[in-house]
Amino acid sequence: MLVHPVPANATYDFASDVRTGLSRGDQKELPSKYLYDNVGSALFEVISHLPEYGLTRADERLLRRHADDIVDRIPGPVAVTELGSGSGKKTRWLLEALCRRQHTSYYPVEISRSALAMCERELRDIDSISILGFETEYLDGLLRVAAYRKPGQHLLVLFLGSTIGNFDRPAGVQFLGEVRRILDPGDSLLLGTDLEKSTAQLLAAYNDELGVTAAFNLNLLSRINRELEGNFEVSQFAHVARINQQARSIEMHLRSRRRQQVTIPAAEIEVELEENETIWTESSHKYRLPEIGDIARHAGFQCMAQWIDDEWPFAENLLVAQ
Ligand code: AVI
Repeated sequence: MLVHPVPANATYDFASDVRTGLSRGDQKELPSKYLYDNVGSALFEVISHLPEYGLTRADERLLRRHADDIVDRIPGPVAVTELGSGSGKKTRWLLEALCRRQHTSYYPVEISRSALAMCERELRDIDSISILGFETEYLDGLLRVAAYRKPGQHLLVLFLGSTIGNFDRPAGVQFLGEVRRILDPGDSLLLGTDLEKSTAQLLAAYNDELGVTAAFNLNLLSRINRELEGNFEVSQFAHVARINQQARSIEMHLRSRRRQQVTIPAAEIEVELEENETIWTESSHKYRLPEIGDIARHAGFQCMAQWIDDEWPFAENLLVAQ
């Protein structure tokens, strides 16, 4: 697989986002996209196998069971791009179904180099596939993929795993609108969305008994130490999963176990944390089925079909650009 490299200013963006997020006087925060360096991506892969976290398996089950039905609804010829491919494992079923119909170009877009490499290893044995990875952010990758479009070729965008849930609701609609603007009418978007479930189920999923999600969250501090010369004492922070009823989301925070001061030279910042003060690192929004059609319409799509898992409330939604 050929890989288009990450833009040269990636470290600078990380430093400046860390400076902005940790300088806030009210709620300190760090963008969740930085959870996924090589260590974070590997930990997320482990999370997807945990008994408490059914989201990835539901996504995979739906794609495996309904791959032919999904592919039948997509006009050809079509090229496929996936925003945040991860290991690519769950995408195999769709790609195999498509490759039985036509030779398929698959363009995974990922900010994690190791996840892209894993994705290529996972999928390269499929007959009639060519893979070209883009190591960059979603919209930049999608723009580059759109430039590869051949005359008459449709585009199928995969945005699986409920990554949309990691945007707050207005930002999610805005993001889908930006995706729509890059697409042509008739192009498709397969959107995975985690549905509402009980508080107990959510708290267990985001605070598993083995502590893998805690390690995934705390790794963000270690990453700042590794890449920005920070001096976080990781053991002085605790992982917290917290329900936000109003936002219909579950949040991850890092709680400072004591009053402390942290220096991050490459971000040119000194941070003071009070005892029990938290750094907000992720929100994971949950959806009601009917609201997905509304979100789609606001972003310029029509929701043509939905597939719902029978074990873990999760939906695959096929949206068509209007
Ligand atoms: C990638 N994303 C959809 C996951 C989620 O469930 O929000 C990330 C995650 N965070 C904690 N566990 C998994």
